[in-house]
Parts: sequence; C-alpha cells; structure tokens
Amino acid sequence: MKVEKFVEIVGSDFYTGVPDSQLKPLCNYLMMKYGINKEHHIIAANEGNCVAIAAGYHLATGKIPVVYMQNSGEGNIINPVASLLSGKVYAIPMIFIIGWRGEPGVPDEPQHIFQGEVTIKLLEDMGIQAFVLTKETTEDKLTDIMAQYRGLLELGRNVAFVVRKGALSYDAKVKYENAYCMKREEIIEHIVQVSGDDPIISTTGKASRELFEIREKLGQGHQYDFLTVGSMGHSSSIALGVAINKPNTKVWCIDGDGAVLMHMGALAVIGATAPENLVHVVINNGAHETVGGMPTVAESLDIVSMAIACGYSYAVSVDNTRDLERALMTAKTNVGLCLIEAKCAIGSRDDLGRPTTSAIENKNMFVEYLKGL
Ligand SMILES: Cc1ncc(C[n+]2csc(CCOP(=O)(O)OP(=O)(O)O)c2C)c(N)n1
Repeated sequence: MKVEKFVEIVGSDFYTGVPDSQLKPLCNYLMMKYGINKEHHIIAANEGNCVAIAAGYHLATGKIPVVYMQNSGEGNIINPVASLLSGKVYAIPMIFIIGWRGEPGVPDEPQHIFQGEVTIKLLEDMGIQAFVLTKETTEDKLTDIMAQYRGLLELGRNVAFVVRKGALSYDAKVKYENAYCMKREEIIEHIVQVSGDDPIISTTGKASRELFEIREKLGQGHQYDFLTVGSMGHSSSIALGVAINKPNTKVWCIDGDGAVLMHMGALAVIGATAPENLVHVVINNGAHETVGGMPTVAESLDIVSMAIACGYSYAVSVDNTRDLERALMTAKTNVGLCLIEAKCAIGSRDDLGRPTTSAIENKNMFVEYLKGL
C-alpha cells in the first residue's frame, strides 16, 4: 500500500518514532511532509521516549498520537506501556506502527530472530491489539480495522500495526546529507590501526559490519572485537564492564550518535566510574544512517562538553583525518577516560556485507581473547 494512503486512513496528525529500515517509506514520507517539526513529527532518542512524548500530546490535545518503531524497540516501550498507558493506570490511547524484523520464516540477522518470534506475543501480553499489515492488505480492510481500532482508542486502549517487509511503499527518493567529509569506514580503519591488539566493542548497525570487513581486508582475526549487533545504545556500557575487569589493557568502544542518545545516561555512569583504560569513540553523522539516514538530534549537540561534565578526563571533537589520528594517538597513550567525537558524513558502501561468523562464535573468540589479557 502507498504510504500516503496508509497515513490518510490512520488519520493522525502527530507522529513520534525511532527510524527503522523496514518502515523507510513511512519515515521518508514523514521527513518529506513535515521534516522535524514539533507539532507533527519528532524523532525521539528511544522508543520509550516516544511513548512518553505521545502521551503528553494526548493529554494536551485529546487527540490520538502515533508511535513508529522497529520491533527491536519493544523492550524500550514496555515500562511506559505497563505503567503509564495501561488501563490499570492512566488509560492513554495511542497507535503503534512497528516494523517486523525477524518475522518467523523470513531470513534475517541473528539479533532479530528471537525478537521477531516474540513480537506479537509481547504486544498481546501488554494488552495492545495488533493487526499485521502485509502487501496484500487492501484499503478497505485497513479502513475496517481502523474503525474497530477507533472504538478501542476511545476506551483508552492501545493498538498496533505490525508491518511486514514490503507492505508499505513510497515513490519519492530521499537522500540525507551533511557537511562532513570523513567516512565511517575510514574512521573505523584508523581506530583499528591505532588500537592494535586492544579489544574493541562496536555498536549496532553498519559500524559493526564495517569493523568486521576491515578485519577481513587486513587479514586480522575477529577475536579483538565484540560486535554488539543488537542492544542499541548499550555498547558503551558493555565496554565499561569489560574495562573495569581488564584494567591493564585499553578497551575501545566504537559508538554511534543515535546509539549514544538512545541511552545517554550511560555517559554519566561511565564518567562517574571513570575507568582509566576506556576510550569511547562516538562517530557522529547526525543520522540513523544504518536504517536510512534519518536525522538524530546529535548534529548540534556538544558531546565534548557533555563528556567532560560527566567526568571523562579527555574529550575532543574532530572532523578530519589528521586531527582524528592525533586524538587516537593521545587516547592510546593517555591514562584516563577518553571520548573522541568524530564528525562523519552520512553514507556507506553499497556492497557492505554482514559478519560471516555467528554471534556465538564472535562471543567465544572474544571471551578467549580477553582471558589472555
Ligand atoms: C532499540 C532499537 N531501536 C531501533 C533500532 C533500529 N536501528 C538499528 S541501527 C539504528 C541507527 C543507529 O544510529 P547511530 O547509532 O547514529 O549509527 P549509524 O547507523 O548512523 O552509524 C537504528 C535506529 C534498534 N536496532 N534497536
């Protein structure tokens, strides 16, 4: 179904979400129609934030908001759904539009398999009525479902459209750009060169895929790297746990701006714990590049000041390779908690592959490697 028709039938004028590749037609449509616009469209830091913003919108307007997200974000919404939206608490209605990664029977990446299996069940358990939108769903069917949904929404209930791959389409081509020149893959290659034999924990999305391919290209093993293929926003906390327990080695975290925003409290805890051997590199393209390039709010954020305020002892922002190399060398030799923000262009190679080792193999190699440090 064309996304324009879908949005018309859903009939809401406020959307908040975290972008998803499977919902690219919807995300691109919202960006073209509204951009980022406080009255109609806000891209939030995590899916729980979306629920809270949407709840505030409903309290203030009495109208029904929409939260859009990948099913990976279900964990992030469970707390506000159970303790804010639920009929046993405030009975706040909203519509969820959820991209269904890892749908049973559809091949997908390891981090999506289990989440895909439990997607509908979790919604049922949370009292959210769900309808699976497919390529075959007609406008009449959707209109019927929305009529039923309106009855539930009036009672303060929550409803969802779980969107199968290819169910929505949007004809316009949308390209996201910024003013920076460094490519994420080049930045990661510089980190690999300077980090040498140190362990690296990399964030979800293309950063981990690029790290894997750089090791292949350089003929290096993958034992140095823990690829956080899911758990967006948590790689820096994994790195903290490793760094505390391996105090005699430098531990590197390769993070993304969207991931940092998603669980920004981690910065405060890392800063307060202050392991002297942790280097946190935030590759900031101001975008959720992995899922299509839709913006984050990080482009104008002062990440260096945030890090210093949280207790990092060294923090610097770089936007070219010469300054990047210098900052990486300082971090390698410095004793103290470091953050490097690397300003980065939006984009990646078209032929970027995916890790050819399984997640369990990746973990086992990494654990064996850590034992020797
Ligand atoms: C909880 C959760 N929500 C959404 C996603 C979908 N997702 C995967 S990567 C990504 C964007 C990550 O952005 P950023 O950290 O800035 O890295 P970039 O892709 O720009 O390198 C998103 C939204 C996810 N994996 N998990």
